[in-house]
Amino acid sequence: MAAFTDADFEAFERDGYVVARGLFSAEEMRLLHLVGKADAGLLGDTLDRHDTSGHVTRLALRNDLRDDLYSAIVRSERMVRPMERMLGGEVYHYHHKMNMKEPKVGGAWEWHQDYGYWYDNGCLFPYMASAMIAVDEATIENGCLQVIKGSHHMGRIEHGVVADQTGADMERVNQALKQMELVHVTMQPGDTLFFHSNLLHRSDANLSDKPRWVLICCYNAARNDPYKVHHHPNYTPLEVWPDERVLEAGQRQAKELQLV
Ligand SMILES: O=C(O)CCC(=O)C(=O)O
Repeated sequence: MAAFTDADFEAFERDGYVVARGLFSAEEMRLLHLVGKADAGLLGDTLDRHDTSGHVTRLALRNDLRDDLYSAIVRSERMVRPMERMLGGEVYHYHHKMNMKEPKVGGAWEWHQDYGYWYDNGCLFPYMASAMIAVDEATIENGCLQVIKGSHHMGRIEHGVVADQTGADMERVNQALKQMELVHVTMQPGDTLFFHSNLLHRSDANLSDKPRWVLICCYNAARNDPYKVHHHPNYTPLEVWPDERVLEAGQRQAKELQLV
């Protein structure tokens, strides 16, 4: 993948997101696929979230880092260095999760901003962002992410409970949709969407016959240490690993799980 350019960082500022095409190689994604599908439990407890139509999205979330492939990805320079620039300084790992939208049953995500949730965790500023890595190809048919381009400039809007999820105030979302562009972010495996915590986003249920798994790595600025203890970590220095460790960790783990 080509290095991030100034234009990419400008796009993040202007649009609230930027897609790094091919940030992870086909081989790295093949290993993530193998490891994740063989043992998603590595990511910790799996939770089911229902959408308004009763479809289920499974997610497996972890707040800590270990000596595994997921952690090598979170710690990799190719993820951390752009995040530092986007968030204006040192960042730390807030959590990471695999969202597993299975064929036919994988549920929708309602319109929300991540800072709509994280605000309540004692995070004073929206100096937070996520990087969503496509493990499978993400298409319109299998429920790729949709974003409202530039909506992060609105700041945080009200959120309330929608089915098992927390959703944004639809009066504002509908106005936003009249003024800003709705973009379906389709991705190939390895493509990575970096997006601001105030960017409005959602996704459709997966009614196709192909899975749509994504690994989402979330970061907070070190200077935005939550003022209270909550279910995601407070500031902890993030050890950054060279990019090569991703492939090494994937190969080692696939071997340990006897997948290769
Ligand atoms: O997986 C998706 O499509 C959306 C996930 C999301 O918005 C979230 O985890 O906050």
